[in-house]
Amino acid sequence: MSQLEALIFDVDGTLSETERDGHLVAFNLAFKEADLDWNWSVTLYGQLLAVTGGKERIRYYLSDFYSDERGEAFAEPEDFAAFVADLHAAKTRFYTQLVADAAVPLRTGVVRLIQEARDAGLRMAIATTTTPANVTALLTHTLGAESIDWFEVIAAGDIVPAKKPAADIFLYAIEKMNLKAEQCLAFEDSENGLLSSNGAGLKTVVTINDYTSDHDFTGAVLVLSDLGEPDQPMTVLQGHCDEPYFNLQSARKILQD
Ligand code: XBP
Ligand code: MG
Repeated sequence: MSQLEALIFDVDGTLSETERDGHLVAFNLAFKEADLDWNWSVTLYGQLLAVTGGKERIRYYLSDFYSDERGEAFAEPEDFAAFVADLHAAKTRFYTQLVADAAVPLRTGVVRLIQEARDAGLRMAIATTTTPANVTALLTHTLGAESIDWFEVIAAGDIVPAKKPAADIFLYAIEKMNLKAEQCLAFEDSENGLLSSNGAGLKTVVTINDYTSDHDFTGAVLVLSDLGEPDQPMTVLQGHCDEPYFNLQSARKILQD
């Protein structure tokens, strides 16, 4: 049994539905700008999400999907790493612009829970696979520029060598906060994310979305439709929660069990 000291949030799919409405749109805009005739559908993107990280996802598409679609392998340019990096940089540019245009709102209950945590003086961190610029853009354009400082650690992207499902990014965040896993609660939306947080020894609350509703969430303490609001109760899909919406009382109880 431990006292709750910190909340650690995943970003994509957890704070916001960024994958379909943000990342996918940005990837396709980057492909178009580079004169590539690739256009990822919502369904194909669901399959590509098996691999985390945008650069890794482009490589995965080319190695595992491209030739099935076209009947021939992709002719890799000489400097393939630079090709992928340039494409990904363009995608980041489009993504941050989309977020700045307010096309990607936060999920139900997220603002309320973050505000509750701030009022209670609880520490907060972010552990995500996405590029740091994307996190900054999302926080700035949904919660305001000052919200960056609400998170003691923003662990993101290539800061660790192995992305989720490896535990590295959560371990990094915990270590930087000088806390133990049993003092923190993680929030995730996907199986890869849960494997990562559980791998770091963190109890984890999962809020599902369209892309992750059929994932295996065996290691989660709680699986919810979303975090809910007082006038918009959440649905509990796995585990038990007394409150109609997820709040700090629910979070503290999880760590005491
Ligand atoms: C998020 C991701 C990211 C984004 C793309 O995973 O998989 O790769 O889709 O981000 P998680 P970049 O929510 O588990 O952290 O293109 O910036 O890499
Ligand atoms: Mg996620």
